[in-house]
Amino acid sequence: MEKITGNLQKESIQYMEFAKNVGKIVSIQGIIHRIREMTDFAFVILRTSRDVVQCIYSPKFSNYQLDEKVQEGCSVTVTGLVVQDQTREGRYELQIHNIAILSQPAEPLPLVINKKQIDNIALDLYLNMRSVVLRNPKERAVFKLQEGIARGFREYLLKQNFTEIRTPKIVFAGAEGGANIFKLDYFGKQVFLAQSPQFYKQMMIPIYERVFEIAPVFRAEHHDTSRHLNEYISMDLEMGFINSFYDIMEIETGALKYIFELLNHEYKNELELLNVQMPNIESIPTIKFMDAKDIIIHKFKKKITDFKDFDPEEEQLLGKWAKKEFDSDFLFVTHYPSEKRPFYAMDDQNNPAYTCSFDLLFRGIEITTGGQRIHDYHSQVAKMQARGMQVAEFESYLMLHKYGVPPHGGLGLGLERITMHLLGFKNVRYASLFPRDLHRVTP
Ligand code: AMO
Repeated sequence: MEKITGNLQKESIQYMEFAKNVGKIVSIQGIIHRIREMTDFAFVILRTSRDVVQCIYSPKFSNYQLDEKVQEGCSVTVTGLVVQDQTREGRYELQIHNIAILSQPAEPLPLVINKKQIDNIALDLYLNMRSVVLRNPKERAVFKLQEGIARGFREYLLKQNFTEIRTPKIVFAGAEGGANIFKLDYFGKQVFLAQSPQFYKQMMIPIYERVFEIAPVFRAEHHDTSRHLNEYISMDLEMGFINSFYDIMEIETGALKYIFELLNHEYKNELELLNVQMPNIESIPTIKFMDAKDIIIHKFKKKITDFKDFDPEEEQLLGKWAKKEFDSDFLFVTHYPSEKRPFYAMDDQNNPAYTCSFDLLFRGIEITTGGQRIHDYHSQVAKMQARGMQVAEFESYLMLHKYGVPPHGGLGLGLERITMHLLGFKNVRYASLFPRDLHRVTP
């Protein structure tokens, strides 16, 4: 009887192990990315999980004969001698002794993916071909970096004693208000897709004190914009025993510093491929909502009609201002008007028309909303009643307040939004692996 011990043994090695195997015969597995025939030899470029490895075929190296069965797109095991690359310092290559074909494509690829970058194609076609396009090393680097961002968020918060939670996405009520909620028939009963884990992360405060979640959330966005998706990944945190919502901004700044450091250390290759301009994040300036409006009016001479929120142009202007005044790619805007914030937001005691809340702008676009929540049961019920909400429907959420919760607050950071602005994309769809929008549910 065979027994499984949990030790996966692979005969093939990874490219990063080449350095310590110079002069040795090794095997490596990958997909043939490109074949370049020269007069008396050929480059067989192998795409592995994170590298592009140069293998060289020459009849001088062994008895192995390269034949036409070896094509681009074949999954192979290449065996050969590891040598230093003579033309590129610090790189290694493989002199081929054998290629074993593990799988062959049925058809050639419909797009050229083995050049430095994918030819400019319309967004729609690009997304239809997503799984093909991502075979290009520069394209796939986007989502490797996105892994780094989410990983940094998780690692930092675990170090700060946060507990990772997973909350339901089929829910009894919307947390964020507005019309952008998906309704669902649940065995004859109407339920919703979660717009955020808001209620649940708050409900965990008396239990774990500090919690976070990285998970999909759903917004039925009725407009086609370059920065809204119908399903996106929300990086949420919630934290108890805060002195004020400034504690939340401290945690977010710490998390962002950690994330960018992690990317600089462990995602160098991807940062280079994508030519990423890393942001400056020593400290982040803050400005109150109404003072920000003042700057827009007086410094940028813009006429303002809406004093409850910013339009995208106003956010852009604030981004420019923060860059010029503080050399900062980030800006916290605090004290948003109560009217525009959800019912769980705590109002500012000194001026109840405004909330103890903030947004974080990154290069002039909102990537985070956060703030302090109401913790007192009676104040929460009163605010809900004032907004005409059916308090009884929120009974399970209100147990939080009824049975006691410390002062707390938190935030939601859109993973695709931060990726988009870090990489300078004009459309958030480029920062979503398989985006869902008004017109798209495939692939
Ligand atoms: P909010 O609704 O502002 O706040 O969302 C938080 C962050 O999520 C991102 N985001 C989106 N990204 C892509 N497509 C969308 N349609 C979309 N909508 C929002 C943005 C935004 O800043 N519960 C609160 C957070 C909190 O206070 O803890 C909330 O969800 O980056």
